[in-house]
Amino acid sequence: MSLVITEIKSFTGIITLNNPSKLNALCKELINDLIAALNQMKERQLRCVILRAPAGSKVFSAGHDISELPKGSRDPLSYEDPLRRGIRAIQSFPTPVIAMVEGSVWGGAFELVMSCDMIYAAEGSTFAMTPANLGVAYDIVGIHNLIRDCSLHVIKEMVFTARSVSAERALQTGIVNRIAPAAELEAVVMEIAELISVKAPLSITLIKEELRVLNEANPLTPDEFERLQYMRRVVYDSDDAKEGIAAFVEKRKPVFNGR
Ligand code: YXS
Repeated sequence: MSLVITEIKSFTGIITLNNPSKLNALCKELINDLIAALNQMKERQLRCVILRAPAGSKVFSAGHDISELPKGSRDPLSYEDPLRRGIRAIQSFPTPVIAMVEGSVWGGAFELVMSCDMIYAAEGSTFAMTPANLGVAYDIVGIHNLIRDCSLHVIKEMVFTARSVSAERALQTGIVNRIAPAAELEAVVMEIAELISVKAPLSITLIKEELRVLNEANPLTPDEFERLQYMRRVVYDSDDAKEGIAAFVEKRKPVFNGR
């Protein structure tokens, strides 16, 4: 059984994350099903895709499946890892992908919704960026996906404290486009999708890709890239990386010693 539910309404595709027992944690299987659903919708030349969780969800997605994180000594988010593949599939989808958020969004799922073209959130939803909770060596591309769409100070507060921000705060800081009462959110998002679906799709596809390429343009020298990769290796080889995951599994607070 697929871990996503797909639906098509006119020119709009709807992908619902559907792994409630794991709080829609982004395991390899769910990411593969998400990519397959996006590929089907690309073939159908749909003009807009909505990514959502089931109505009434308390957790939109609990983020990367922690049980699938390497237990140290391996890059946890390298190019072909599931989260990276899923995010590239959204960013390269030819028409707008809209995140319709209800519930709490955690870690890699925060990057996933930030990689969507727009975010509409229900009142009461929250967003958290959690590598510092687990000692994760988040990757350069992932961080770059976060810093382009809202203030650096806000992203630094989210990463350094790992504390959730409210939908209202996310609206104020440009993380989300709009918030609405949960009961009205679907109508708000469907109206946006319907507006997009009658516009010129070729222009939209071109400008979405122009914006992606321009937004990702960043003069990072090879030396700088290698230096950051070395710093990441120190983190993912660290005792702290192992301690973060062990503490989560053992349901206790982690004790990080900085080595
Ligand atoms: O004890 P059981 O077996 O029932 O399992 C529990 C949790 O262990 C499990 N679960 C997860 N399993 C794998 N990966 C996850 N991300 C994950 N989150 C939860 O689901 C079962 C029910 O969880 P429980 O009892 O805690 O539910 P709750 O309603 O009390 O609390 C819901 C949450 C989401 C607030 C809580 O589960 C939670 O804080 N989850 C972890 C959220 C998080 O830190 N996600 C980041 C994952 S790592 C990631 O995305 C990036 C790599 S990074 O860390 O760099 O940002």
